[in-house]
Amino acid sequence: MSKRKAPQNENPNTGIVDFLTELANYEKNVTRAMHKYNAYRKAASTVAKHPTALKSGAEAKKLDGVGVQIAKKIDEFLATGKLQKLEKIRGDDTSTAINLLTRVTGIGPAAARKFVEDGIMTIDDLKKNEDKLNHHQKIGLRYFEDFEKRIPRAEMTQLEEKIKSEINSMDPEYTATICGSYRRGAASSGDIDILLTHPTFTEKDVKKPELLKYVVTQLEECGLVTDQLSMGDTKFMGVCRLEKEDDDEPDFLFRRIDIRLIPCDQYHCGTLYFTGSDMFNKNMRGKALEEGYTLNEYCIKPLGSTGVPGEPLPVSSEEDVFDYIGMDYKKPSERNM
Ligand code: 8DG
Ligand code: CA
Ligand code: CA
Repeated sequence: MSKRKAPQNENPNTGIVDFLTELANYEKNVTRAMHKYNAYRKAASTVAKHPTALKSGAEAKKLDGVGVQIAKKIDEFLATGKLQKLEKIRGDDTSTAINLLTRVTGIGPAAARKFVEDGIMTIDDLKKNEDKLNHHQKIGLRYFEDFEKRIPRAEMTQLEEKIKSEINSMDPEYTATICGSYRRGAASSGDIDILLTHPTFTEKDVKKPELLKYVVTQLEECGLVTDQLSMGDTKFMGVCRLEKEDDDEPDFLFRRIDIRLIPCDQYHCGTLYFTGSDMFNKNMRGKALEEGYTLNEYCIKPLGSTGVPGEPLPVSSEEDVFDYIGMDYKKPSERNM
């Protein structure tokens, strides 16, 4: 999951969306109250979709996911232009430091708190304490500035071409899809989310880690992948960078790349899940449950009358999943919620 915020699109309620997002991040990183994190994010996502400027908390409360507490905060924000709670959080050194450190890939809320308890409060402090960082965190720190920058779509397209042609030159039987915000048509992306499959790898087969390792090795040999953060049987996390075409051009930035190897019979549920958005997935899973199905990144299963999931249903396209749960098909570009 990329650590950057979604790009801010034109929106009459940007101020509200921003403070809700800031509160969400605080609950995730500092208090670790995930239900509050989800509540703020849900509210932020509905407010972001609202076409007109909200005039009161009462008006906002009519929207899905906005309750009494959030409505009160919206009233306070509309009346004063700020929020007491946020002012306090921003003034608190521990919270500020934890929020900052979690922006480094490999540093989660628990690790961040531990660093802060040891007096490590800033990026500079991390640099002075490299010995306390694991491999992933060291790389995250090395490329901190680059990883904070979003990847323009034009560069994503170049990355896609390069990656697909390298994979195809090894074995044309591989299928690779760049999912995430790129597949949804976003103007910029936080990272590169690749899903990979091969016809010789199905759910019933034993894992075939070499299928992933071959690809990573090839991408390293062609100079695209520069660092590994972690390498598992089915998931690679790393760093990549495009080569500039001539010496007068500035270097490309280092980018975060994830590659997941998925059995071919689970590929469509995989692309559906990893295309997101996150909020779209949540809604779709909710709709699936209402219709008596359980849906995850691997498969869709019917829930019997007892609520016990049955065998996975056959899926030969993303459309199939929408069909099972009686939802109109949404193209990736229509899944931006
Ligand atoms: P971005 O990188 O441009 O900021 O946005 P993104 O591509 O939509 O987000 P991402 O964080 O890279 O995650 C990629 C997709 O993975 C996301 O669109 C939907 C799916 N996903 C969830 N929940 C989670 C989660 O908790 N972790 C991860 N890694 N992916 C998730 O729906
Ligand atoms: Ca990602
Ligand atoms: Ca992404």
